[in-house]
Parts: sequence; C-alpha cells; structure tokens
Amino acid sequence: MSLIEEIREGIIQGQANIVVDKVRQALEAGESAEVILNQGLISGMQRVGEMFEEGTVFVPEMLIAARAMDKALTLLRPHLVEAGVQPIAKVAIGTVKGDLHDIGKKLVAMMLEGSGFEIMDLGINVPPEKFVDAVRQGAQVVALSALLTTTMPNMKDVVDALDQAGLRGQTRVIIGGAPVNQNYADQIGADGFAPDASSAVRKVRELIGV
Ligand code: B12
Repeated sequence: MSLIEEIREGIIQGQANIVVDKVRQALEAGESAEVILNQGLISGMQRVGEMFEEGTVFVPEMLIAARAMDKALTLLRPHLVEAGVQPIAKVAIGTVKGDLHDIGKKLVAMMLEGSGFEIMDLGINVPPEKFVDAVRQGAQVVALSALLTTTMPNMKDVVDALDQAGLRGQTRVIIGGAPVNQNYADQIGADGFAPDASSAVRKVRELIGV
C-alpha cells in the first residue's frame, strides 16, 4: 500500500494517530499537500460518507473518522495555504439561537472542510446578526443547524435577517438537524435541506453549481 492509500485507509478506520503520522511521512517524502488532501483524506472521508449511507457505519464511526480528518487537516493546513490551494467557496455554519447542540453541526463542518470548502464555524446559540456579518465577510453559503423543535423557527429569523440586510440574493441557505426537513426548508424560504453530513456536501455543491 502506498502512503496515500494508507492515509485513505486510516481515515476510513478512524485511526487519527496513524493518519497524522502517515501525513507527516508523506510531506517529508515530498508528496504534495493537494494530493494528500484529495487522494488521501477527502477520498477516505467520501468513502466513510458512502458507508454511512449504505448503513455499514454509524454516527460514532463517522465522528471518529471526522476527528482523524480534523487532526490531519491541522497538520496539512499550512502546507495547503503555502501551495495556494483555493477553497471552493466560503461556508458560514452555526447552530441557531437558543440551541446548544454541537455535534451534528461540527460533523457537517468537517465534511465540508474535508471536501475543500472554507469554513467559518460560528459555533452554537448563534443570533441572526452573526450570520449576516459572516455574509458581509464573504460567506457564499449559510448553513444552519437546529436540534430542537423550539429553536427551528429561529432558522426563519436568519433567512429574514439576510433578506432585510439586502443579502439574501447573493447567499445560499441550507438547513439541517433532526427536526427539520425539505418541507420546512421550503416553508421558511431556505434554498435546501440535507439529512446528514455527506449529503450536505452534495447539496452545497449543487446549490452553488460546482
Ligand atoms: C447529545 C444531545 C444533547 C447534548 C448536546 C451536546 C453537544 N455538545 O452537542 C446536551 C446534553 C447538551 C443536550 C441538551 C438538550 N437537549 Co439534547 N440531545 C442530544 C442527543 C442525544 C443527540 C444529538 C446528537 O448529537 N446527535 C448526533 C448528531 C451527529 O446528529 P444530528 O445532530 O442529528 O446531526 C446530523 C443531521 O441532523 C445533520 N445536520 C445537523 N445539523 C445540520 C446542519 C446542516 C446545514 C445540514 C445540512 C445538516 C445538519 O447532519 C448531522 C450529521 O449526520 C439528541 C437525541 C438524538 N437522537 O438526536 C437529544 C435531543 C436533540 N435533545 C433534546 C432536548 C429536549 C434537549 C434539552 C432541551 C434537554 C433539557 N431538558 O435540558 C437540552 C437543550 C439544550 C439547548 N438549549 O440546546 C431532544 C429534542 C426534542 C425536540 N424535538 O425538540 C432530543 C431529540 C432528545 C429527545 N428524544 O428528547 N442534548
């Protein structure tokens, strides 16, 4: 197995320490950061997403793989910046006001980052104004998470705030989280919905046409 294949396999198995070690070895051997990212890390994460959809891995495995990816990205990030790899687009993601659930949002952020998007993670309990600011700072996509039926309506407040700021036309809004669905996205005027982290990546790509 080549180092790149070992990195890919390490992501699939969720072996953070092995992945980090192999990424370091690959960099030392002169492998390009872009190849390590695309053929190792992203390819591995895509496979994990497929396995999740097939029902052969579940949320815990996905989180472990995402964590391995996160650690490897920390090591790789300066090399990617140096190599001038351009992110596909900027995505501002956050859990809406009143809601403290973090795990699903983080997973979506990691999968998007692993797929080449630049992520502005606004955190949890995020008021609408913060999303508006993020769009002013260049976010092309706003991704909203809510896990509570009581906080879902706060997603509409974000859509309305973007509208009032005159920024709705230049932004794509995607929503997710256990209590929401495509119907709800249509109802509040969001551009899309995705049920999980891997389909979120597909949906965001579709929304911005890449
Ligand atoms: C862990 C957890 C907590 C933790 C959160 C810790 C943390 N750091 O996140 C703590 C203990 C803090 C917590 C608190 C509460 N919780 Co809670 N919590 C959960 C639990 C068990 C798991 C959520 C989770 O992380 N799932 C795993 C992740 C990976 O899945 P996910 O979040 O659904 O995300 C996936 C998709 O939804 C999607 N997705 C998520 N976000 C986004 C965003 C976008 C843009 C897209 C495209 C996709 C997407 O992709 C993700 C990955 O596949 C759920 C039950 C459940 N089974 O969901 C209850 C649950 C959500 N909680 C619930 C409740 C009631 C509460 C509390 C009110 C409890 C209380 N009385 O204090 C508080 C509320 C606090 C607050 N203000 O937010 C209820 C909600 C009921 C409802 N319908 O409103 C649930 C459903 C439990 C239940 N069955 O009653 N909770």
